[in-house]
Amino acid sequence: MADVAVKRDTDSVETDELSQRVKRAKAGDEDGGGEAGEEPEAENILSGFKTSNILSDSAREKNIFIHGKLADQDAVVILEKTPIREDILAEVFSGSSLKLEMRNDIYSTYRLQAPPHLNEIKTTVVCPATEKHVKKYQRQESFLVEETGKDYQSITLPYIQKQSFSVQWVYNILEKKAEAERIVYEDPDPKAGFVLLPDFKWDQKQVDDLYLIAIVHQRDIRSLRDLTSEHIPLLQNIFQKGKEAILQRYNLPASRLRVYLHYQPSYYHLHVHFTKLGYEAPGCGVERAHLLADVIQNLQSDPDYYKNRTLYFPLRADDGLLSKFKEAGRL
Ligand code: M7G
Repeated sequence: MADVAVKRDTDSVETDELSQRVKRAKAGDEDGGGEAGEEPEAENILSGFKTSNILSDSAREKNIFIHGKLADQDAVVILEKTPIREDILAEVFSGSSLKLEMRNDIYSTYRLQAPPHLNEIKTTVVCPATEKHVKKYQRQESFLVEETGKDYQSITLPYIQKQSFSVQWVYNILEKKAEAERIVYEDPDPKAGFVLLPDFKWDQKQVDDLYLIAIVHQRDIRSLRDLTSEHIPLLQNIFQKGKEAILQRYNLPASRLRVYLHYQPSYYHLHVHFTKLGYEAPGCGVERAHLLADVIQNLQSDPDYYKNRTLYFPLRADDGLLSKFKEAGRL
């Protein structure tokens, strides 16, 4: 796997490891190799992709979510232009061709064609995609739901027991059947242990949009709702060791991180999100993200805090769980 070319943070001190990694990445560039050149080329499974419809797109975020068919199977493909990194600028300026669009007084605009290896599109493929995946990526109105502890037992829990996404990908990570080489840190303890690795939304090319997830080894904790004071040591362990590992690997101190859980999550196997403070990661808003520090304190003051509390979260218009809340007269 290619090394991570972590962008330098001007106000932080470089660790030895970080500077070595940046040097290695630069050496690759000087060879004319660069990161793209070091990675094995995958067969282009997308050459036969047939687009059915666009689920959503954003000119501002420079991404597009496409529903279509890959060899007769339903698939979702996500294309996303990646940020322009400082360390590629010299090559962009010297190695590109430039076409003038317009010139006016001191102003001019161009179309710059960068060399292919500096012009990558981050691509995510979900195949076969279920109907639920298609819905997840479709742009839709959301509605805020108020869920009491009782609502959870009578409406949400029965629904998620029948309807949630498979967590096979999570088990593959825990069992080292997938992404093993991407693991940043692991505490193997079956009770308090977890695996920390880059979220697949992060291309790991710059720390500006750093995004890692810590997945717990315990398999019976679905979400925030299942947490009690019994889990405080587990949560403290993830918080402490996760922060230390990120400082070591990416030179980012805890004061630059947003560490939180989603409620509702998409995948009901407990995991914690670590993102860079200031990066507006999808789902980091107050209606879905619960800071891990707050979760620990709430459990310290009341062991059953999350069993009983009313929790608020948004559900998309065509989410089956929203229909269940409507049927129960809760919306
Ligand atoms: P969530 O709160 O359950 O759902 O978080 P969300 O996707 O609605 O935020 C699950 C997190 O796991 C998300 O941040 C996903 O981007 C990430 N994720 C999902 N999958 C299927 C994978 C995967 O296969 N590998 C990795 N590394 N991350 C994933």
